[in-house]
Amino acid sequence: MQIPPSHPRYFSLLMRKKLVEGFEEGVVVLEGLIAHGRGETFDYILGEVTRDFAMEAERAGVALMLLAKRPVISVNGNAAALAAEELAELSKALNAPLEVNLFHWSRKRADTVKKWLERFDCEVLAAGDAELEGIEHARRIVDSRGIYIADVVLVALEDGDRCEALRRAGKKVVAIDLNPLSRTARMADVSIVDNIVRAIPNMIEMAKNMKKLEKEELERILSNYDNGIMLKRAIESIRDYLTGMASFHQNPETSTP
Ligand code: PTJ
Repeated sequence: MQIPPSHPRYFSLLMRKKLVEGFEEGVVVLEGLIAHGRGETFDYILGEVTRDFAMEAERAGVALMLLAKRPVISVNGNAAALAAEELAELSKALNAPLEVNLFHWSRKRADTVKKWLERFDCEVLAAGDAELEGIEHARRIVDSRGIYIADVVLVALEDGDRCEALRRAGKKVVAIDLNPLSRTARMADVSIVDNIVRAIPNMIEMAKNMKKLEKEELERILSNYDNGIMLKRAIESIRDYLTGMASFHQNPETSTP
């Protein structure tokens, strides 16, 4: 079905379409469609825009990736379906390989996601020849040239267990997750409470500009960043948005949504 750009929910419907196409290609799992529903809900109550706290987190995340010795961008099925081309561009801008890392892992599916990403001319790791300790599900399966030896990992739509395992393995984690209450958001060093489809393009632009900065300047950006405060601001932003909507419904003539 062709979605008309004039539809008021055009971008939301487009995301759903991309996920369904990803599902049909074997990139996305059924569980991924459910996970997207949770993300949509949080995006809705954030106003479906990138808030100032998310921009600050994106900037800190880019600084951390640029300062890293071995940065890696971890990609699951949903991320690949929603933002393959953009992830490839970010990989080049940050000089960090993409690595396929799946919760619902199979050799066949990992290869399918790898091929899906490689259409955009980027380096994709997916050997699955090493394991992270302290984690029982399939996300422990990593590439010995990538996440296994990485010092900083960018993850999106992640589960809290893996984030915790990455931290325990001494890695820094930058997480993109629309849910500021999730374990991932609480465990990460930098939590970006934004939709992946907005966060990645923002981070590409930032990476291109920030590459020119001195190491000290990148370190300064990071030292001014406080993840706990960022999550507090995200939750307060949802509260304020909902309060504004409630006032609007109570009195549509005198307030704006
Ligand atoms: O492809 P696989 O096999 O690795 O499986 C991927 C899923 C997404 C099924 C798996 O990682 C999973 O079950 O994730 P969770 O635990 O449901 O967490 C997903 C998180 O991502 C939730 O907190 C959602 O709010 C959030 N989320 C969903 N869509 C988006 C999002 N965050 C940012 N942008 C989105 N578009």
